[in-house]
Amino acid sequence: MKIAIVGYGAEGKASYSYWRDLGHEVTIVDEKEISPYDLPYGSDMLLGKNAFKYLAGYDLVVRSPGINPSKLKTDSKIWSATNEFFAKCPAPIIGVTGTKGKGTTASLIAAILTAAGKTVHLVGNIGTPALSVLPKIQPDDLAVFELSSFQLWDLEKSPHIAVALMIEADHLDVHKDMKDYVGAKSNIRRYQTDNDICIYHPTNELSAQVAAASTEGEAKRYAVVDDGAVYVKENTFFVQNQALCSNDAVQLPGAHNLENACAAITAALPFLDNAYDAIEKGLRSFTGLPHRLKLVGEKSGVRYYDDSIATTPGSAIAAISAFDEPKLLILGGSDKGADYTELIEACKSTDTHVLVIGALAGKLRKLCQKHHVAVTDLAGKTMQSIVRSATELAAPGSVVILSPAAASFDMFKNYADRGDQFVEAVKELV
Ligand code: UMA
Repeated sequence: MKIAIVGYGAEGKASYSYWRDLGHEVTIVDEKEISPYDLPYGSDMLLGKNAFKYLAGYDLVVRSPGINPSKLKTDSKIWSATNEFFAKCPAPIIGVTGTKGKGTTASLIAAILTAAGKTVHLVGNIGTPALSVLPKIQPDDLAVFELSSFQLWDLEKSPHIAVALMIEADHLDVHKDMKDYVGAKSNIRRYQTDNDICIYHPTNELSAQVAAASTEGEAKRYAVVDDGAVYVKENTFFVQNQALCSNDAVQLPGAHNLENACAAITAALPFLDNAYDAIEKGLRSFTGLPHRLKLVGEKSGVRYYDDSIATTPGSAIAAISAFDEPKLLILGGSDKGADYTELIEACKSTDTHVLVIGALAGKLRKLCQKHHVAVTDLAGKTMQSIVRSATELAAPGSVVILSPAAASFDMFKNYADRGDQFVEAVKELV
């Protein structure tokens, strides 16, 4: 077959190798100019801003997730790595979507199933292109697929188990509107059949809309007793009247992570054959994804949490709500025009001391002063000295949280670099 791989990022590279290894004639297509040194030797390519004008005459045009399907005008069949995986994967697939928490929940599912002795392949938006592992997957294995709306957009098959976590507005710079975003997410459920299961959020209306995309198979809400899924009662995970394990097994802070764990256990249960001890073992083994409210060190009774992924006020509110301890919040970065009033009010009501950093420092300091929130201005300081200042201010028993609620580009390469520098600075203390 003649195949165009459109977008040569992480997925495009895996797609190229996958179809080339199957012996097909593959062309790399990307709107960016890519150095020949970064392309496979002797490969066919179509590069540059007009590249998408030449997509006629292929058997398959394989879309990368970040490319809006409406950008691809062709007489060829438009396909994706996600569609190929769903069509060919010999093992059952557990798909996880939602706006926040899908990487964590997919990881918890994989951890529980691994603890139960299964061979599990955790793929997708989490960072492992699904086609890079497809050739290794055996029928007795299990695949856990973190699915973004970009991967679900044109999906033609749904997973055996679909988990739809909380959904809120996101990616509206790429999706036309919320209808388009929720419509894409709904494909996780749309093609489910009688034997499939959908697990959805107990109260989130958009998650319920996803669940309503099909009437086939079972659809149940997690974290509530009513629907027969896993819920928490008296600090214990239960399914119906059966106690499964203590919720202390969850190593991640915050009530939202207990909900994620309910979803994860519900998704894993059909594969556990009553081996419930795997639940506790699996939950305990997962200590969090990098930069997502992750405990990165403790010194003199002060714990340090890296939540560098938090680039919006809402995610910083979730971070401070996760702790009862006295809190110091490292806040700021480059300005995306967000409204910080609600976050600063949350700092006031939780008595959180705010350390403001980066380009937003002055604006955030003034807002803190206006709301009578304790604030320290660390504009122009390096991450190392920011962490030192936090340490000086923190009494034993407090938590220091990097949850900046802003973009990182004023001081760092990206959010991962910001988090890595925080982790490095904390390590120097301990
Ligand atoms: N490109 C174009 N035209 C476009 C858009 C992109 O030519 O209109 C080209 C770019 O020049 C680049 C390539 O396409 O060379 C990039 O492709 P991509 O944006 O699809 O990214 P990949 O590197 O293939 O990574 C993708 C996911 N990225 C996105 O969805 C934006 C990764 O999720 C995922 O881990 C990876 O596939 C493996 O499946 C990242 C992400 O940011 C982590 N996801 C979003 C999120 O989590 O919020 C959805």
